[in-house]
Amino acid sequence: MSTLKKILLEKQIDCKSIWFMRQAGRYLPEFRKIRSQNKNFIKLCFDSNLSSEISLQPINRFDLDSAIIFSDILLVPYVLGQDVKFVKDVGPIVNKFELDKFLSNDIEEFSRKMDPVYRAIEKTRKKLNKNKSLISFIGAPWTLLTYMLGKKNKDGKKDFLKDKKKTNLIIKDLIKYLCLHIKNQINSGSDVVQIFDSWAGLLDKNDLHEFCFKPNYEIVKFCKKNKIPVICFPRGIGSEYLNFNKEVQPDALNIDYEIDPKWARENLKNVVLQGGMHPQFLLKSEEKIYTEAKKYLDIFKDVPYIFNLGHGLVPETNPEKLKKLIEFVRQY
Ligand code: 1CP
Repeated sequence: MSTLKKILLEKQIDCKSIWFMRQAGRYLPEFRKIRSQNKNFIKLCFDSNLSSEISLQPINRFDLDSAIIFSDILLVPYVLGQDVKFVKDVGPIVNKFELDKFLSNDIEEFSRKMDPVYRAIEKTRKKLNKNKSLISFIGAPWTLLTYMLGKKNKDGKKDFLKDKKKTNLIIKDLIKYLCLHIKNQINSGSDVVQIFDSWAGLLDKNDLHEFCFKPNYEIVKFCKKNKIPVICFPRGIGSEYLNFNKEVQPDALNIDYEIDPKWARENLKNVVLQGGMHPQFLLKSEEKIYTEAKKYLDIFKDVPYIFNLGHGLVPETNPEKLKKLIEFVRQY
């Protein structure tokens, strides 16, 4: 069993497990080389050979316990009929949402169009040591909506919260495809799933239950029914992590860098914790990186804990510093 699963399923505290969000990405020169030859990001994600190669890049370089498949949360809206473009220095741009078109999708077509992602998982699993996990992921419905409906800011989101009936109709359908996507990824060889609710922090407290907790709960329930270990990441919700944990009950929670790790250690019970350290620390001196890592390792020393960050690695990260951080965590 992988160390990640030993911690997630058996709640082991005497083994270490390390992986990083965005470990397959722009801070690696070998990724930038492939990216510069593949200007169309969506096409790159659907190239099974390259996607598998990119997923293994951090594994070949560092002493990590898990690979995460190179893909993107926005492949789901893309396959469901919305064109997605990744514009340099701007980010993702998603075509106008059309409800009728969205509702006319079907599950067989979805699986067929997503097939290159599943082939990439198969290829990666074959090349990955048996003691390592292969993590697959999805974006939570709310976070996908912020891109699909094109309102990724505090004010904009109010527009689509005006018609909650319509929003819930879309969420219900999205959950169906997201569960299918999870199942397909697991059947192809991935053994752990992470749900990214990166924009949960945009929701007001009153809307958190309906648009964050509830959809995450539905998906976690599906994972549990199918014995799939699941990690949730409701970024930016502050002390609401407490209610998230009570309502959703995932196997693990990734805390973001705004969460005080001591508070998390005392308040987030019956759940494995992951991450927390601010990715910007990796841009500082080695001393500062180690001091911060030590803080997390000390606080979580007698509970099951997975070493990771409070959000993804930033493109400016020096891979040599990441290597040293991993060595530090291993030896500590
Ligand atoms: O320009 C480039 O070269 C592309 C950069 C890039 C990469 C490497 C994007 C564009 N996506 C990815 C891969 C990716 N995306 C992974 C791969 C595996 C790994 O972690 O190593 C994962 C897990 C994601 C997930 C993802 N995509 C999230 C959730 C996690 C998070 O960072 O909060 C989100 C919000 C996206 C959308 C997305 N994809 C890419 C960009 C620039 C964005 C937008 C982020 C934003 O709006 O701030």
